[in-house]
Amino acid sequence: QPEVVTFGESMGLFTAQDTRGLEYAATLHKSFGGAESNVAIGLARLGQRSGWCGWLGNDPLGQMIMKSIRGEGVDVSRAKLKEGMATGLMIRENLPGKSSVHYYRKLSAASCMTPSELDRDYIAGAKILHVTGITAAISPSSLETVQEAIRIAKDSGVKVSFDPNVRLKLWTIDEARPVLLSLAEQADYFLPGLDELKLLYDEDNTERIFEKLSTLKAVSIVKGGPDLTYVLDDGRIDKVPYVKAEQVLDTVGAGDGFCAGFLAGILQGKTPLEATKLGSLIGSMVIQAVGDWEALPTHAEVEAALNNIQHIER
Ligand code: KDG
Repeated sequence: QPEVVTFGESMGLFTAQDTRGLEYAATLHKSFGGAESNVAIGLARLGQRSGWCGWLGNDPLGQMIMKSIRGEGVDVSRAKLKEGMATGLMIRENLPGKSSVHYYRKLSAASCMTPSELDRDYIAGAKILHVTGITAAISPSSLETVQEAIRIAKDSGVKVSFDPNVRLKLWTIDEARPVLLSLAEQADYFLPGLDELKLLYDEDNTERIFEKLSTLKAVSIVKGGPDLTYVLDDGRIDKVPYVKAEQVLDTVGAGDGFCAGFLAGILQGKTPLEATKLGSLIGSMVIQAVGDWEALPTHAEVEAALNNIQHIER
């Protein structure tokens, strides 16, 4: 039985290998992405039991994704390869100094998720349910699935972790705002970025944002002050400085790595402040390599980083 259960859309991820833009790029690198499976993989690498129960199409991409997530030690016993449905796709193009993502996920298998297919006992047996605003955005039925999963978790005393993951290519901020704020109200751990809070509260002033945040019952972990993370817990605001990365190659996936580290810390009995330090370290490790989840560290790698041990392979 997993300690953390999560679900959402995982997609094929093709990345253009040169900076001519997708229209002219000749070679694409194949992998997969998905915020929730990234978190599940991050947790498994850290030695925590995680379960991902999303839907994929029963097609080559879906099979590749399912095998890869399973291969990372994540429990996928409740995930589904849906016959006759397609796995979503995301293509990343690189132009000089800028990269952007194109989604091909309308009517994908994941966006057809329905609450009735959730395994109640599976969620009820976990310690934490982790959900994101991406699943809320992809279709009305997947939003209902998120809401039902939260209901099950609350009825069973399972803590709810929520990362809003605002994706304005999926919906407008006016559509997103009421939905994401209502999910945040139900969370025990709320993990937004400061830029996301500015959008959600339509407010630029950090102090006023924190006043609004303090009305939530959640412990809020706000990533992305200039170079620090804020922890708002029971009226206190603590600041955790970023762990400096030696090089920054790809920032996508840093938030998911942060989340995995934070949740692993909570499962290990750390305080939210201590768990945030672990999240911050993992976020900084993820951005030092290309890929949404590939650079997520193992428990041993984290220990080595904490002890500052230089490994020489020979
Ligand atoms: O958090 C990283 C994600 O952005 C990526 O893996 C894909 O879930 C994804 C999305 O919808 O953008």
